[in-house]
Amino acid sequence: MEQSKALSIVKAQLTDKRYQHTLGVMETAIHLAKKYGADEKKAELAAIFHDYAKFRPVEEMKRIIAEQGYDERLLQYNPELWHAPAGAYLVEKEAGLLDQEILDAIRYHTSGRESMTLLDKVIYVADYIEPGRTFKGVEEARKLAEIDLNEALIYAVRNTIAFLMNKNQAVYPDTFAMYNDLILRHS
Ligand code: DGI
Ligand code: FE
Ligand code: FE
Ligand code: FE
Repeated sequence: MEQSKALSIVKAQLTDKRYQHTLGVMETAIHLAKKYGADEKKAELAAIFHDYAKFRPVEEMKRIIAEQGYDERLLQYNPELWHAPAGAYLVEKEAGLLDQEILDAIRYHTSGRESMTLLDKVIYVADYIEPGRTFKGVEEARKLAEIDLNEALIYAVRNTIAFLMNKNQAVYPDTFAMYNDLILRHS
């Protein structure tokens, strides 16, 4: 699919602010794909579509997770997690994007997972460090992403887990699986 077509499909689903975030993730994902040898076209499309379902009604996302055989434990955790698997489903169904690697990068862009693919990693990190992000620590994450993609991922997932724990929130098991897998392999 052409970049311009993908962008026009996604623009209709998002607020202007979220669309600007999407453009930032797209540019960052293409940069990281070039740098680390991922498929640039897949990175571009996964980035464009990663937040496709961000503004879908909670009830719709719930129904998709229940009906499509996604992990039902998701429903016990923060609804913020749901737009990622719901997005993978809707992008296939509504935008006709059939590439499983791209759909998986969308599906796991929030929770992460054990044994992330290079494309999963590029999208996860691009989402975390795109130019519009301003949280504390983002500069360090950007620096790490220029040096070592796995170190940037470890930094991002560690911060996310700490953030959730400090707010007394539950952490979805795949996020811990991602953390443990990266620590065991890369440090
Ligand atoms: O959709 P975005 O805002 O661009 O970013 P995202 O899809 O990475 O959403 C991240 C939010 O999800 C972040 O504020 C933390 C929240 N969240 C809630 N529970 C979990 C979680 N993130 C992870 N990784 N694991 C959780 O269990
Ligand atoms: Fe997201
Ligand atoms: Fe993220
Ligand atoms: Fe995002």
